[in-house]
Amino acid sequence: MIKLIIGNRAYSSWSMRGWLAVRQSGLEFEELVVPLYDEAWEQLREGDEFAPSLGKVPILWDGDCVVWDSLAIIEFLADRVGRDKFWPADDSARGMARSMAAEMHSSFANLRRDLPMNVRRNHGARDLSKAVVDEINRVLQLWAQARARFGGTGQYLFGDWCAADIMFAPVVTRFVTYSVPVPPFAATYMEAVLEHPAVAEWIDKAQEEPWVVEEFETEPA
Ligand SMILES: N[C@@H](CCC(=O)N[C@@H](CS)C(=O)NCC(=O)O)C(=O)O
Repeated sequence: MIKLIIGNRAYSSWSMRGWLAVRQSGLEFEELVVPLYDEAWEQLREGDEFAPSLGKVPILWDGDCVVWDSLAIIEFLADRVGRDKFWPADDSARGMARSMAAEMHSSFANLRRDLPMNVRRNHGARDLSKAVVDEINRVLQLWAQARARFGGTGQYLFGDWCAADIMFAPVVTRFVTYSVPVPPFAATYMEAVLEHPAVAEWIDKAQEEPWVVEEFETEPA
């Protein structure tokens, strides 16, 4: 059976993506939650299961096969269960969905640093640097284009739930946590993402976690 190693649900955005991907695959899996930065984390990072990823989560094990990195996990699972579960069928839509997922994966460093994920908190609105505002606007531009071109009558970026939504789900939770003002179309999309059963389950389970990492709890300046 597949095994997925993830960090705390409250804070680990890349783990959330990996976990949503495994849920989307429909495959049976067991999960191991390793609380970030505590003793168990340090010990496990020295173990063989963590070695291929240089100690980062998520990590997926399928027998002897190891896949680390959220986007690689999505592609590995798409190969296993069929591309259509993860990506739009239409070539143009799929090209855009893949580009958006890749851009999420490689970019938005300011947003990720200044607005760390914490699905248990709801901070008020605050001053954001120009770099963060620019990245938020880029996210909104991408969402608007995907919805306008390919959203159709569906609720998500490309109509049906796909890997692009999985990659942006932790951005949705950040926008909520930091009360980022968004236009109505984005608010509607965000609501749909938060109501997706797998996203809702992730957030629900995060509320029950006992671990607290102070650096993710303090409100950003
Ligand atoms: N690009 C990787 C990023 C993985 C990553 O940075 N994960 C964080 C948790 S969200 C981590 O393991 N941080 C621990 C560390 O950097 O020591 C992915 O997509 O999976």
